[in-house]
Amino acid sequence: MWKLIQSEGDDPRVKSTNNHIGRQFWEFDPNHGTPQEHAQVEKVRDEFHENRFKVKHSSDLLMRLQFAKENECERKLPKAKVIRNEEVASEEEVVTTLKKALSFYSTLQAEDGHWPGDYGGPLFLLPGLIISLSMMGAVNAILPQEHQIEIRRYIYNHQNVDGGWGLHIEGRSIMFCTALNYVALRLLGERMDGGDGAMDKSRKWILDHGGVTYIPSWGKLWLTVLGAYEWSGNNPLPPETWLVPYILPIHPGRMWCHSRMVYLPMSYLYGKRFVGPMNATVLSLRRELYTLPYHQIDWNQARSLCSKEDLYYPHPMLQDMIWSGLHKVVEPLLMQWPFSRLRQKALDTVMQQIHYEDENTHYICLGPVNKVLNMVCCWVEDPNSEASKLHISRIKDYLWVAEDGMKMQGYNGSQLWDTVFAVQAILATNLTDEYGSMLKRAHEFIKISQVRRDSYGNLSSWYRHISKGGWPFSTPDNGWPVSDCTAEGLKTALLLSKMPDNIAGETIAPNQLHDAVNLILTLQNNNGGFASYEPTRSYAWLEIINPAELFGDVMIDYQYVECTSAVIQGLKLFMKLHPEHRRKEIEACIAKALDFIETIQLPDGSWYGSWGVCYTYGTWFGIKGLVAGGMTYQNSYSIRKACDFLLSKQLDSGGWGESYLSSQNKVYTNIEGNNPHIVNTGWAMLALIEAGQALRDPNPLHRAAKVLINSQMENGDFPQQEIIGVFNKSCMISYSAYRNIFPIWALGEYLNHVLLPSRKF
Ligand code: LAN
Repeated sequence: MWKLIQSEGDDPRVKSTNNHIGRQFWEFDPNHGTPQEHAQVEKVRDEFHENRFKVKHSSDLLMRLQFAKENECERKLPKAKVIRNEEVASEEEVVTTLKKALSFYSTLQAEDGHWPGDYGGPLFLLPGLIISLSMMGAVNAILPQEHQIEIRRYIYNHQNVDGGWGLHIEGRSIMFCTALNYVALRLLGERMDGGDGAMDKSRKWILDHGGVTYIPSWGKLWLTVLGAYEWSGNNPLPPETWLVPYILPIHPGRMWCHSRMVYLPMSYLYGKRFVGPMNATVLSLRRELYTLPYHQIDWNQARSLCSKEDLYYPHPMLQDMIWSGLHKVVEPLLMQWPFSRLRQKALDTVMQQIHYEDENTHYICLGPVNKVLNMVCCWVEDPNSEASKLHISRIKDYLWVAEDGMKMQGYNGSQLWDTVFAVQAILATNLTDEYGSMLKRAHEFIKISQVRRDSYGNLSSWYRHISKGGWPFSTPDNGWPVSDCTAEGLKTALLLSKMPDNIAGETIAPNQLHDAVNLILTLQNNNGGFASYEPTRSYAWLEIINPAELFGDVMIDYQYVECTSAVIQGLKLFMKLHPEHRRKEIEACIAKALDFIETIQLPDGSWYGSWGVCYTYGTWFGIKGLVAGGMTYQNSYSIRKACDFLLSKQLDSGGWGESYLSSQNKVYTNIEGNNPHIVNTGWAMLALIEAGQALRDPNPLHRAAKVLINSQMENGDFPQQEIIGVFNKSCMISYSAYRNIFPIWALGEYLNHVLLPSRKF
C-alpha cells in the first residue's frame, strides 16, 4: 500500500538545510496495510473513476485515510444541526462546527508541524517527466511498476469525454496536453490501440485538430527533444541572449524568475539541437501524431502553428517577424565559425546558471518545469554526473498519490503557505486553549522553514536577489523566498509571539524578524507594489515576445494585490510590536503600498486575484490590505465600493461560488448552476467582516455562515469542491488545505466578530 513519508531524507547524497523538515513523498510498500485498508483504498479509487466526468477534483483521500488511521483517537462530537433558511446559527452551533473542524484538521497535521497535501492540478507536468526519463532510458529504473500503474491511472482518469486532455483537471481539451499525455502513455508502454479505445480516441482528437504541428511551442520543444518533431519546426531560443548587456530590457535575467528558469534549460537544448536516442516507439510516434508523412512536413510553416484550442496569448505579428529573422538569418550565422565559438560560450554560461540553480535549491529547483528540464540538461552534459543522480533523487519531491492516481505537483508542496494560513485560521477561532498543541507544532515549523542565508557567490552575476530572512512557499530547501510568503510568515510568527509560551512555544528570535523585514523592504517597487519573488526588473511591453501561447503575463514579475496586501499586514503588525526598528522606512513602504492597492482597484470595486479564483480572492486581499493600513468603511470610498461589489455577488444560497473562468476571461463568472463554493464563501466573509459588515447589516454574514456550517461532513472535514488556485491566468492548481482552512477561519471570525462582537482578544 502507498504510504506518505514525511520529513525524511532517503539518499545520503541529497543535502538539506533543515534536515528535510517539510519534505513529503510517497513510497509503495507491498506489506503495508491490512486487507480492509486495501479494500478501502480500492473503493475510493473506484468511486473517483465512476464520477470522473462529474467531479474532476480528487479529495486527497489516500493521505486522509492514512492520517485517520494514525489518529484513531479522533474526538467524537455531535454533528452540528442543519441550519434552515430563516434561522441564524447559535453560538453553540458555530462552536460545535468549529470544534469538529479543528479536531479533524488536527489529525492531518504532520509531526513536524505542517499540513501535507496534494498540490496537483496542471496536466502538462507528468508528460515532461515521462519524456525525460524515457529519453534517459530510465523509466523503469526510476519509476517502479507501482508508480507506473498509478501514473497511468491518473492520466486516464483525467482524459475528457472527447478523448483529449485539458491544461488542468477542469479544463477543456487542448492540443498541448492531449498530445503530451498520449505520448506519455505510449512511452509507458501503452499500445496504440490500448486503454479500451482511449488511445484511439485521443489520437483521433489530435489528428482531427490538425496533428501535432499545431502543438504550442513548449510542446514542440518536448517532442523535438524526444525525437518526434524537428528543431527546424521550433522558434529559436538562442542561448546568446544570456550574453547581451544586462542594461537591455530583454536580458533574460530581467524576466520573471519562473520564465527565466524555464527558458534557461530550453535555450541550452535548443542551442545544442539536442535530440534523444531514437527507438521504435519514437519512430512510430512520428507516424501516429501527424496528418502527413513525417518527411513531407513543412517545418518552417509548423514553427508558427498553434491550435486555436490552445491559444490563450496569440503571438503578435511583430513577434512572428522577430522569430523569422532569428530563424532565417541569425541562427544560421551563429551555427558557423567564428560565431560558433560564441555559441559555445553561451552554452557554457547557460549550463553554469543551471548548476547554480540546482545547487541552491538542493536539486528541487524553482518549479516542476525547470526541475525536469534542468535534469535533462545535466544528463545531456554527462549522464553519469553527480548532478544527474541528485536530480533523480529529488523527483519524488514532486509526485503525489491520491485516489485519482499519481500526479506531478505544481511545486514541491505548499507546506509553508498552508501552515501560515492554518495558524491564522486557528487563532481566529479563539479556541486556542483547546487546540494549542497544533499551534506549537506549526510555530516550530514556521521558525525552521525560514531561509537563513543568501544563495552563494556574487548574487548579481546569477541574477539572484537576496534570500536571507525570507519564507518560501514550500520548504527552505527549495529556497526561493516569495514576498507574500515572507510577509505572511512574518505576520504569523508575530501573532504567535503574542501568545503565552505554554500555548504557542518559544518566540521567534528578533534577528529572524529583522531579516524578514529587511528582505521585504528590498522587494518594493517604485510604484509601491510588490511582485512575487523579486522586484520587477523589466517592462510589461516584453509580453510582445512572450512565446508561450498557453499562458498570459509571464515575461516579468508583475506587482500583485495579494503580495502588496500581505506586506502591509505583516509590516503593520511588526511596527506595532517592534516600534523601534526601521520605523521610518516601514511607514514609507506601507504608505506607498496602500496607494498602489488603491490605484489597481477595478472600477466595479473589486481586485483581480492572480493566484486564487479570482475576484473574491483579490478583493479579500484588497480589503484586508487597506484595513490593515488603517482605512475603514467610513473613511474609505475604496472599501465601501469593494463591499458593495462582494455583496452584489452573493448567491441566493448565501454563499459565493466563482468559476475558474473568471481568471481566464477576466469577467466575474459564477460556478455552473450558481453553486456556492466554501472557499470563495470563506474569502468573501472574511473580507466583509474585516470591513465591519457586522455593524451595518449582519444578515449576509448569517446567510453565508449557514452555507459553511451545513456543508460540514460527519467527521468534521469539508467537501473538496472545484479547483480554486490559479497561475498565469489560464492554468488551475489545487489548494487541498483550503477546504479546511477557510471554513474554519471564516467561521472563527464570524463567531468572534459577528455573533460575539463584544468579545475582545
Ligand atoms: C505559485 C504558488 C504560490 C504563489 C503564491 C505565494 C500563492 C502567490 O501569492 C505568489 C506566486 C506563487 C509563489 C506562485 C507562482 C507561480 C507558481 C510557482 C505557483 C502557482 C505554483 C506553480 C507556478 C509555476 C509557475 C508552475 C510552473 C509552470 C510554469 C508555466 C513555469
